[in-house]
Amino acid sequence: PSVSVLTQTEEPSVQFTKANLKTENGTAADAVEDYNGNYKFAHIEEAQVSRAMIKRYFNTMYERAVSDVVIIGAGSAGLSCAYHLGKTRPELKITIIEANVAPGGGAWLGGQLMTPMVVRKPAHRFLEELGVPFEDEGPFVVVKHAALFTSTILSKVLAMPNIVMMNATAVEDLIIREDFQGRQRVSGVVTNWTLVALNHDTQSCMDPNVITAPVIITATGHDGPMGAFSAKRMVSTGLLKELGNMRGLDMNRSEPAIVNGTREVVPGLIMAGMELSEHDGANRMGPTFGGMMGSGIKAAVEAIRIFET
Ligand code: AHZ
Repeated sequence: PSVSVLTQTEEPSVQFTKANLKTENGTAADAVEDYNGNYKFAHIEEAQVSRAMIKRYFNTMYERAVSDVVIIGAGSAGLSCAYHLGKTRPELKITIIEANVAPGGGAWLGGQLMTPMVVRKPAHRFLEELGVPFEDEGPFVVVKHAALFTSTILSKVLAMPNIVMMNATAVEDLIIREDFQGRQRVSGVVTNWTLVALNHDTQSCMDPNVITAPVIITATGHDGPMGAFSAKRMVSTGLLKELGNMRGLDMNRSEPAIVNGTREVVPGLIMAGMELSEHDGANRMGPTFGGMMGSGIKAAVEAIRIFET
């Protein structure tokens, strides 16, 4: 192939030739879709694949180093927030940071590793908006598989041009600065690849990266190896005296408490989902997901309020 096949927009520093690449002579014109044993792919150079990823990924990191909103955690609360905020304010640069390789948090299953997902009314309206089918059981609805909700909302969120998600990336710290009134304000997040973050005890000198944003929304779930991240960091930085600690299960108290309590807990930081139960000492609800959807939407409403004041 000619050099132009290898590099469509730039010249390589080393000139590859047909001889030193030892490639077959092939172009996009050779692509043949044939399922009778003669399927042929368009020819590519291996470096094209690397460059296709590297260029986009690092351009995204460069561009999103300054974001409008960072959402920490892509569980049911974080994704519901991203959907509502991304749709309502398409001009905002929204960056989701998710520690896990697989976004979705606990919302791939219902409860106790069972597949159906229960959503109390009126949160079924959000399922209708997303186009997720359900069975009506009167006070609540049931989605036949939690993954149907999570894959649907993920596909819609990721298709929004203003939303970027970086998964396998952990928030390791918060940027906390004084604002013009001398108040402590959360102004960004400190990030690292999760595999790096998990190895700080065994490897030295693995400094992190930063993203600044006027609004940070934290939805990292209840306490656990990765959970309640910002709430715990607020305690260790003195922004919060102590954790309220999640209380026992009470569905009827818990869901409205989480939705209605979703708010800017310190300037610049909105807390949503089960992380808020650790902050406020609210009950858990167990396997009903309407509270997470409502809390995510309320977090988006709070963010919009901040941008409008
Ligand atoms: O990987 C975490 C998960 O996907 C991610 N996360 C946690 N710490 C992070 C960090 N940086 C980046 N430092 C981080 N990402 O946050 C996501 C949290 O999702 P989740 O499903 O655990 O929380 P949620 O609040 O969205 O939903 C909670 C669902 C629950 S728990 C519960 C109960 O225990 O009673 N009931 C419900 C409905």
